[in-house]
Amino acid sequence: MKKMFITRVFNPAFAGLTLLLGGVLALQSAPATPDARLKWWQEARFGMFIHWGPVSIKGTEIGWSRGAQVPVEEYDKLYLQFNPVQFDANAWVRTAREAGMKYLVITSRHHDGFSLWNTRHSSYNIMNTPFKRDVLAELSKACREQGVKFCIYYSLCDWWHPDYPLGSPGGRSKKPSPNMERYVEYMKNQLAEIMVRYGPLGIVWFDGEWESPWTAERGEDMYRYLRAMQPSLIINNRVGKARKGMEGSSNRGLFAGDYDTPEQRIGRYQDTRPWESCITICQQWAWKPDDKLKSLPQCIQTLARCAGGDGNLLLNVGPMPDGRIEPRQVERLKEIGQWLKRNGEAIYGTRGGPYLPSTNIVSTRHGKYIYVHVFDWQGVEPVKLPPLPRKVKKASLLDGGLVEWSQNNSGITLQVPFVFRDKINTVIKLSLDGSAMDLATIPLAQAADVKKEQTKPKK
Ligand code: H79
Repeated sequence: MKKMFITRVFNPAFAGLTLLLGGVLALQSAPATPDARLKWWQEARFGMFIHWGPVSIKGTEIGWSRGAQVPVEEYDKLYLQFNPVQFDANAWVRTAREAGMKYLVITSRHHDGFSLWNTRHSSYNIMNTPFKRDVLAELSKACREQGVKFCIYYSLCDWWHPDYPLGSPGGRSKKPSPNMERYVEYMKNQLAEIMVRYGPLGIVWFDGEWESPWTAERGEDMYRYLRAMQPSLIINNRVGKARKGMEGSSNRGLFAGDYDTPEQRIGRYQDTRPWESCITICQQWAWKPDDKLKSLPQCIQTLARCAGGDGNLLLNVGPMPDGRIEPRQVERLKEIGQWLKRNGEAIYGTRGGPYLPSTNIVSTRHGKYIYVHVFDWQGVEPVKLPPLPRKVKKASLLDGGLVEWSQNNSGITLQVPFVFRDKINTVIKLSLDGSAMDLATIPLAQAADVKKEQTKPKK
């Protein structure tokens, strides 16, 4: 597994303190009760991100390649050739559903300013391509019909729009006569149009908030504006200015929307405020020919790591210029769905913990159950877990398979016969004599520590 997937740093001092205080503070340190409005989304755990637009013709990155790999004049004319005749909204949504994804977030408008729907507020939109079909209309309908929550990505920066002050990343080029107030009105009009026509939406997923024209005040105003229109709406932290880099967490005290958004990395364990990692199934957000595809173990372990850290995974695909999602990506998504059919109980509707994610093992919990996810048995066999202030009544595999287990004062030992193991992630279900939900987090030794322990000279 690539290093970028492992972001949690083990801090022994903190771990010791957690152990010490664990018993005393068990109730206070239990996962925070989610806001009722966010419940469906937190329980869903897994969604599909879609980055798409005329740029897929070039196979370069959406937004960022404008004025870089593709000259601005050429980039802004690509829509005149955009004709994804094989686009089938039902097929996309079926792919998401079969992957076990419960919601779908599409780039209604990325930093390049192109609108994927029939907007009356800009002519730079899908109806003025040879395709002339409203992608958001078709997708939102397919989502409604198939029971997948329809959500949109919407960029707060627009390097194309004459009213937005900056013309390229970081403002290397500027617009001659910008008008930020008018631009904000434009965004509000576009968003209202989407919400009225294609709503109710699950999420509005903002981005591009780090650029200087956007302010915390504008963010709070936008948040209130959208929630007033649709009270049940969920809005990510990028509506405001509180995000800390690509880690995606929010600075305490600053206005931060509803949830945190680590990008291209797995969020660290955080059960006090919801989060969702957005990660590409290949390398690029938009489609790129022969882009390197993540392996099935990488995908499944990434999802389990997110759930184990009490977060969601928004896995991105970039459909091709002909309108199809690449067959090999569809195949990978199907494989994820097959794993989830057998193991979904350990992902959907769970919270992270109580064991903190480690190199090889993460845990999720629901009611009186803890799900121990073991990725790789090498060096951790049999699995030894620290003491738990609950009695284990039973340990089993999700299909009822055999688990050899024991519990005593020094902890829990788990062993699964080789033939019953899942090469990617073996899930062991512990049935407890009481709730797993009010347990404080418990650190696990990292594989590196285990190795050190094993190689220590025996006295
Ligand atoms: O839409 C996809 C990307 O095009 C977009 N977000 C995902 C979902 C994206 N945003 N940023 N990046 C990609 C990489 C850019 C990072 C930086 Fe910054 C922008 C470095 C400096 C400014 C934001 C602010 C991250 C660190 C500080």
